Amino acid sequence: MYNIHDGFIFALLPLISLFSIIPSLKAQAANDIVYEVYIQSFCDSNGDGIGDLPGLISKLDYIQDLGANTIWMMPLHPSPSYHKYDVIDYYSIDPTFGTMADMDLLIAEATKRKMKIILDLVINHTSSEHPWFIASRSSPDSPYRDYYVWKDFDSVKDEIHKKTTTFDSDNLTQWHKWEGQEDRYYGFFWKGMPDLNFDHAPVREEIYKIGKFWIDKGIDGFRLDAAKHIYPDDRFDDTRSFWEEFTKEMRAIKPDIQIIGEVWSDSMTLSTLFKGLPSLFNFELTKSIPECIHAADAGRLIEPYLNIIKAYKSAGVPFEDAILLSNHDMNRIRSTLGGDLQKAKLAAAILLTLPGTPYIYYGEEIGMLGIKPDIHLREPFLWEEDPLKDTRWQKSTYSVRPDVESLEIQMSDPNSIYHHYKKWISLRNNHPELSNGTPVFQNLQNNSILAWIIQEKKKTLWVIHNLSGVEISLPFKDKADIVSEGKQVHVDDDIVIAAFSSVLIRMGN
Ligand SMILES: [Ca+2]
Repeated sequence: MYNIHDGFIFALLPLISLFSIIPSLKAQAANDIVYEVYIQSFCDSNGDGIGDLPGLISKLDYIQDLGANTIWMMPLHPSPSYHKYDVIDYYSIDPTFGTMADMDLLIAEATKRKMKIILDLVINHTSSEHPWFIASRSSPDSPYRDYYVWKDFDSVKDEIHKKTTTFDSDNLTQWHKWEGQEDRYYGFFWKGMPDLNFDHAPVREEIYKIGKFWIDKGIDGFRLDAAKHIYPDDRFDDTRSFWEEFTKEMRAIKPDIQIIGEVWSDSMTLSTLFKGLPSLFNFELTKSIPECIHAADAGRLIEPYLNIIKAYKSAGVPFEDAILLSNHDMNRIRSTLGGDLQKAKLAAAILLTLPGTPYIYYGEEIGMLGIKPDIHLREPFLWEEDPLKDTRWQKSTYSVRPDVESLEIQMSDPNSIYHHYKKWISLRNNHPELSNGTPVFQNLQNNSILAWIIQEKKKTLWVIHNLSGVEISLPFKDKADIVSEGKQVHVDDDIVIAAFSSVLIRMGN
C-alpha cells in the first residue's frame, strides 16, 4: 500500500490552471456518449451470419441500457468491399445489411428512445464501380468526366517533377491508369477509390443533395471520413473552405446537425478546421491514455493533453472534443494494454471522466481484443456463451472465448468490464460537469496518480486514477462523498484506491 502523508489533500494547489484562462469553447450538443457500431459484426437477424439493420434494431435497448445515447454507424451504403468505405450508391442500403425500410425503422426506433444516429459519410472518394466513375472513365467527353480528377500522364510526371501541380502527389502511385484511357486519375488511397473533384461545382451539389436526403430521413449527424484529403495537402486551405461550406449547407437544413471529422494530424492543424468541422477525433489523446498507464506516469497524459487543448483553444472557435480509446482503424485498447483487463478498465474510467464526447467502439465494453490487420479489429461481438449466436462473416482470431467472456457471462458478474463501463458511463451521465467542466490537474507528488478537480459552485469534484499496480491511500480531512462507490467517508478516514482503479469524490457543503 502506498500512503500519502497526512493532510496532503488540503495542501494541494492547482498545478495547472490553463483551462481557466480561456473561456470554455463549446460547439454542438454536449453530454453525448457515442457507440460506434460495425454493423456486419454486431448482430445478425436472419441467420446468414452477417450483422444487419434489424439485428442492430434488436440491440438498441442494450446500447441504451449501457448508457450511450448516440450510435455512429459505420458505412451502410452499397459497396464492393467488406468495410464499405467505397460507395457505389449514396441513396440506398447495402442489401446484406437490409433495406431502406429497415433504415427508416431504425431511425424511428432510435427516435422513440431519444437516441441519435450518426451516419458515416464517405465523400472524399467513391468506389471505382460508382456509376459516376463508370461514366467518367468511359470517355474524356463524358459529362461525368470532371466528377473526378484526370490528368495527362506526362503532365502528371512533369508537374510532380517541377512541384508545380495543384494536384501533385509525391507518390506517383496515386495517379492510376484505367485501361483504354490515356489520362491518369487521382485516387489518394488506391485505384479502387477515385477521389471526387471538389473543384467541380456539380460534385459539391451532389454531396449537399446526399446530405439533405439523409437529414430528411431523420439522421442526427455525419461522421466525415478522410476529411483531410478533400484536396491534396498543398491545397489544405481549400479543404478547410470546403468543410466550412459543407457545414453551412447542412446547418441550413438542420441547424443542430452534428458534424464529426476524421483528420489524422497534429492538434494545431486540427484547430484550424473547427469552423467547418466543429468536432474532430482527438487521436493524440488516444495515444497518451495507454502511454500514461504503461508508464504509470500521469505526466504522460497531462502534458500532451494540455498542449492539445491549448492548440484547440488558440483558434478561438467553438469545438467539441471527440475522445476515444480506439476505433475500427486502431488496435483495440485492451490489446494495446497487453490484454490486461484491469488496465482496460482504468483506460475506460480515464476516458469517461475527461471532458468532451466519448466514442466507445463496439465490444470495448466487453473487453474485446484485436490487433491489425484491420479485419481483426472488427471481429464479431460475443453476445452469449453459445458462439452460434455471434455473427460469423469472419472467424475471430483474437476475440474468442474464454479470452473474451461473452456479454451473457459478464452481465451476471458485477466485477466484469461490462459492469465497469456501465458504472462509469452512468457516473458521467449523472455528472455533466465531467464533460462540460474545466479540469484542473493536481500534482499529488506521486507520478502514478492522475488527478484533477472540477470546481462546482460550492463543491469540488475530485477525479482520481491510480495508474500503479499497488493500492494507494489518500487521507481526506473532511467529510467526503465517494460518489463512485455511493458512500461517505468521515473525518480522518482514508480513501483507499485499489491498483489500476479510479474514484470520483465530492467535497464541500
Ligand atoms: Ca444478416
